[in-house]
This record gives sequence, C-alpha cells and structure tokens, in this order.
Amino acid sequence: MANQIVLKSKFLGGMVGSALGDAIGELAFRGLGEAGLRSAITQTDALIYTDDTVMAIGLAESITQVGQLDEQHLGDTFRANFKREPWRGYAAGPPTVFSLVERHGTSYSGAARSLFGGQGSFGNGAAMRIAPVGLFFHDSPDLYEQARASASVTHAHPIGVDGAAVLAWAVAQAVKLAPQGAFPFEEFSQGLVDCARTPEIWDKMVLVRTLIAEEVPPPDAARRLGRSVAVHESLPFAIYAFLRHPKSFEACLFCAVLNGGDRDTLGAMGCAILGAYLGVEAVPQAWGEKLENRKHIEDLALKLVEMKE
Ligand code: AR6
Ligand code: MG
Repeated sequence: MANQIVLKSKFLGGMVGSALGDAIGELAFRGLGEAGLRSAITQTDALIYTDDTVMAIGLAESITQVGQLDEQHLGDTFRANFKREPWRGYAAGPPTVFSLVERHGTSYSGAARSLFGGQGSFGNGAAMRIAPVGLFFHDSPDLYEQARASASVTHAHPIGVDGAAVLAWAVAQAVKLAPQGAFPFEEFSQGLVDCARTPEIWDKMVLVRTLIAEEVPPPDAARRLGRSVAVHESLPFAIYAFLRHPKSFEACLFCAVLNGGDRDTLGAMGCAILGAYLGVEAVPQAWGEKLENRKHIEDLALKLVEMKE
C-alpha cells in the first residue's frame, strides 16, 4: 500500500495531469506541430480546460461532499456546473439529460437511458472525467461498478460504461504501481484486456497491446484505433499514448494530442493515467502554473486523499 505522501503526489498528478492534458489538447486543435504547440503553451497566459475537466471537477466535488457516488447529487452537481459555464464545449448528450431532468422531472439515469433512441450514449464523456473515480476507488474491489455509477447519470450505453470502467482501472492500477523501475507492460496491458466487458472495447485493448509490442508509429496506430468521439474510438489511442511513453508526461501528452481525433479528451484520458503513475512531480511546473483554477483542482485531489486516511 502506497504511503500517504506518495498517494498525495499520485492523486495530484492524476487530477492536474488530466486537466492539463485537456487544456493543452484543446490548444492542439489549432493544427500545430510539437514545436508550435510548445510555443503556444509558452505564449498563453492561462491554460483553459473544457467540459472534460469541468465534469472531472464535478465528480470530485460530489465524492468529497457525499463520501460516495450518489446519482442525484452527482447529476445535480454536473447540471449546476453546466449552467454556470455552458460554453465549455459539451457535446449534445449531457445538456439533453439536464434539460429532461428539469422539464420532466426524469431521473438522471432514466434520462441518460433515453438518449440516442433508447440506446444511451457511447460518447467518451463518461471516460474523459473518470480520474477522481480511478483515484478514490483505486483499492475497491467493485471499481467497475463505481465507474458504472459515475457514468450512469449521462452515459447508459454498455460501451460508454465499459470505456469509463477500463480507464478507471488504468488510473487505479497506475496509483498502485511504483514509478521507479521498469513499467510492467505485459501485466498492465493484460489487465486492460481482462477488465473490458464489451467486444468493442476488448478488441481495441488487444489491438493496443499488439500495436505497442510491434512498435507501430502513432499516426498508423491512431488510424487503426479510431479518432472519433465514441469511446471505443478515442480511449484506445489515449491508452496507446500512455503505454508508448509511460515515463514522460510531455511525450505522452504530445503523442495523445498531436495525432488527430478528439484531442482535448485524448489528452485528458492519457495524462490521467500518466499523472497517477508518475505523480505530480512529472508534470512540467511551468505548465502546471498556467492551469486555470489549479488551486481548486489541487484542493479536491488533496481532499480525496484525506478521505482515504
Ligand atoms: N448512437 C450514435 N451516436 C452516438 C451514440 C449512440 N448510441 N452515443 C454517442 N454518440 P454525447 P459526450 C455520438 O453527446 O460523450 C466534448 O467535446 C453522438 O454524435 O453523449 O459527453 C468532450 O470534450 C454524440 O453527440 O457527449 C468530448 O470530446 C457524441 O457521440 C465529447 O464531446 C458524443 O456523445 C464527449 O461527448
Ligand atoms: Mg472537451
């Protein structure tokens, strides 16, 4: 069991890392190469995050206030944060859920189940915000069910849930691993495969392992893994970026956000794992200092650690 100092660093790393990945991924939509993106980061006064981080913050706020995942409280927190800042780049699903709850008094999970013709959403929204769940429940035997509960207020499709649960497992496993020494690629990549419960995510976890083992370069890997906002076409490349560069925050981040696709979310997902593995010391200080609302994000990470004591 990691001691409290290590846990603090890892919880801060997971939360701040994910938020920075989101904010820098959003900058990468300008179509820059690595040098251009580095200079854009240097020139900007503040790194502004998107809906991915607003919802991760909402999850952490709800868990720290209630002590567990509570559908009504989590949904209300997400909805209040959306109403305060609707301009953060939300896709259609979550605002539709909030509106159904307000206009018809539907439950959050009921509204979520009604989306997309009654299938529920398989967008990457449940996975993009999962960092606090993977961190806080890293030692829970029912991590998959906790991830499902965190997804259920907006993402009811089994693939949407599975993507969130697999990323929660990756973050949780990263918390438990010592950052010194070689990264246990075989064990970690097998764990991802074992965690997946839908064929769509399972197939991609098998493919990620193969692409890394065969050293397939990032542009080819991104093309083969997918580049859409569906979770089975974005989470896999974020995991590829982490597995290819588990020892460098910068390399993982640039790989995640510079190969097309849903760049902010790829950055948020890949850097959530990286930060939870290496800890906050791995995050470039100059970038961290520019992160918008960093104090609140750090306070939430520290509260989550304190609740584990
Ligand atoms: N059938 C068809 N298309 C679907 C389905 C489905 N069952 N589920 C999702 N989509 P959404 P999110 C498509 O709206 O997951 C922001 O930019 C559909 O086109 O539930 O929170 C974030 O930063 C739908 O609009 O929202 C992330 O990048 C889209 O997937 C992303 O959006 C997204 O699902 C997260 O979106
Ligand atoms: Mg976003």
